Amino acid sequence: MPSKAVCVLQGDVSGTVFFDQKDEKSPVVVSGEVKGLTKGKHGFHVHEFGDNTNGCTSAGAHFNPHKQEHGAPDADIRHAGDLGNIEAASDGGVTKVCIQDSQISLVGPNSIVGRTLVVHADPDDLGLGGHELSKTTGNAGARIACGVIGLAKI
Ligand SMILES: [Cu+2]
Ligand SMILES: [Zn+2]
Repeated sequence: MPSKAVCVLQGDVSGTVFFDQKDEKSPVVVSGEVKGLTKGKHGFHVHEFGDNTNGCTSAGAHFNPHKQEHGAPDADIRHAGDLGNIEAASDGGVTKVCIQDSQISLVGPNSIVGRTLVVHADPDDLGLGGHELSKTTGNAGARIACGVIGLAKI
């Protein structure tokens, strides 16, 4: 049973991101675009709560159902919500999002539906930066845009 979800990102930058999953054992394909980023890498995560009552802050920490440390998308030790970085080629343009991930799902205990997608001001150091925040947030700085991930029409 295929599933589809979508997130409209709002804040200092804007974007639309789609999530597609062929069936519950398949990776989730994350695609879309973000407009207005500054040149360079920006942390890109699913945070725990679909709560934006106090802006992106209310989304809580990274989605972490397995109580792991923060890490790279391709690392064994990571939060389920750790999707790494998206990278803008120049200031203010359109950045394409093109990610496949096997730790997030659109169904079951690792489902990201009803949670928040967040784009950060700074690069995610993937847990390797040696900063006190590296193992929790990747030291990715402010939350410059976010949106709740919701079910979409298939
Ligand atoms: Cu984040
Ligand atoms: Zn994380």
